[in-house]
Amino acid sequence: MRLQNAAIQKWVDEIQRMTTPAKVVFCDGSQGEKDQLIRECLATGELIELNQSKLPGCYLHRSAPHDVARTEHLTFVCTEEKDDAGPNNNWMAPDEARRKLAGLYKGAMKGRTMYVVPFLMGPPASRFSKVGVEITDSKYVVLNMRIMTRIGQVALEHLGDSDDFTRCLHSLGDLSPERRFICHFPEANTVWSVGSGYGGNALLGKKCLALRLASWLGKKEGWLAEHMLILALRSPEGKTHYVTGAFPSACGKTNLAMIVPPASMPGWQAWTVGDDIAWLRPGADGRLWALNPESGFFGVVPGTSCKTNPNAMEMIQKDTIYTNVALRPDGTPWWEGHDDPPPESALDWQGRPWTPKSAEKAAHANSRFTTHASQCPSISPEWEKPEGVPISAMLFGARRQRTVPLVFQSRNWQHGVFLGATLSSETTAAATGKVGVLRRDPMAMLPFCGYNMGDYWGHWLKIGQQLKSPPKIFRVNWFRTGDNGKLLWPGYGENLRVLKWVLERSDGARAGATDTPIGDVPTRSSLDLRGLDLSDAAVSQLLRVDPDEWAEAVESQETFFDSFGSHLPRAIRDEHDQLARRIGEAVSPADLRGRDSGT
Ligand code: OXD
Ligand code: MN
Repeated sequence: MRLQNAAIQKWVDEIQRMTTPAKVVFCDGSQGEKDQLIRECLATGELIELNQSKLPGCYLHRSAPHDVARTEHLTFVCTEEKDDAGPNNNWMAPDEARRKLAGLYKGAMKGRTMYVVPFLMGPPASRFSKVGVEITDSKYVVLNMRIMTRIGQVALEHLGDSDDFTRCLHSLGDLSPERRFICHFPEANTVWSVGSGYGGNALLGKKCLALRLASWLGKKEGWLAEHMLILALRSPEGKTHYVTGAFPSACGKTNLAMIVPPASMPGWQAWTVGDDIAWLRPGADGRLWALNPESGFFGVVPGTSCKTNPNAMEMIQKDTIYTNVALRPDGTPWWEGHDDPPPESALDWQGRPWTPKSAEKAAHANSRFTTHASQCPSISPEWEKPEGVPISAMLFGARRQRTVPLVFQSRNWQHGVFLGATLSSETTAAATGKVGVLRRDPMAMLPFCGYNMGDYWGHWLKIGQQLKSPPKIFRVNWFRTGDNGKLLWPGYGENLRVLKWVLERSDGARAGATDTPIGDVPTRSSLDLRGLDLSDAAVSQLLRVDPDEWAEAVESQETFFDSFGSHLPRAIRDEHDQLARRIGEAVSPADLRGRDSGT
């Protein structure tokens, strides 16, 4: 295949002059091209063949040891005006960023092959899909892109003669964090990434295009790009509902997206539409419609097992790229939380000998699988519907040991936006930095919102005004712990019990709730807990709203909101004031002294 699009060719020539590769390959997405890339990767060691009789088409990639997660401190939004990027983003002036990165790209592909990968985010037949072209010198990136996006001819056909595509430039550089930058230029619809081969930094269709640049485009064009799973649920009465859920990275989005109804809830069915990103648009019918722009799953491996996610376990038995897992002597992968017990001996994620006595983990905590969506046993027959699916309920969830009940419902859309805006979570291994620290993560989009978050909340409020039947909005927390530090809620398939309450609330408030200062919390009897071994005390703790803990939370919200200055919408400030008042009425003034934690 030769590229026909003149704008792509012009850009490729320009990048070729700057990076001086030995060779340029235009990717067509064919099987032959994939086979060739795999052969080359096996020869260079970029891939290691796994046991092909047990795991056909599966390979292991070991990354550079310091290149294992997104590096948020090296990620920039480069708008002309600093204020447009907001306090939620690192900012660099576009000219400075281009100058700095051009220095790093200069001759960076010398002796290497430059791959040109046209890709489509969204189904081929959808008018909402977007085209990008990624130029990269990483074969691993090409192989992952062909799983996570639709590459080659299909993207070129969608683009036609247009020059309206996202220019995504990626080079591994020398992989040094000292010379690593992931720069977004929303005004030029361009991403420049150098110095990392890690998924979120290097597969530029995912976080860079489908979230950061798409959120910017969504603001301009009247839609939302969100860090959300999309799930279809059918009740025993035969009613199908679609739910989205925003959770920070590595908080169980993939598991929830592939939920298997527990045996004690007969008649329920669940299908996966997407596990990480949702593009949401108001439809002509006044509902909000969601589309998954990706075509694969880039999931966290540790903790994945037949108990936690049987659908994922089944889909990763073939045609899967494993990154940074451990390798057993029989050529199969292993990781912490695998169904099999720890092997007597293995090679760890860096290829070093490992035994159960080793001090370090065998697999990296952020090791990943990349698998095509069509391999997922629970994939929805509607996952590629051009117009998406209509959403009944939206969840905002995070990892919180204290304060936040298992589930509660917002009073209305505006209050729901406020619940999203006040989301905070204990940090995970998906980004570099300390794990387990509480950080604010509004809408689970803190690392992914491509513009000023104050304006982003304003945009959410505007979208709500266009919806005659907006989805109901809920806050969930699977991670509350008891006094012994153990999780109170069993999670995984049992989360369907919470979803059942959510759907009954969305469908005419059929389930019972108590009106509390933070929102509507389920009554004990309104939750279907049949067949679950949960003490009364645990249920009370799960549903408890402690005004003292919430008073602490409200105080820290104030400081956070203040950082957005005049960009903070009045409605969000009003919601904050009202919550503070309701909480204030529930606690004594003496309790309000000296507090500093987040919601
Ligand atoms: C991801 C992430 O890879 O959120 O999806 O880090
Ligand atoms: Mn994610």
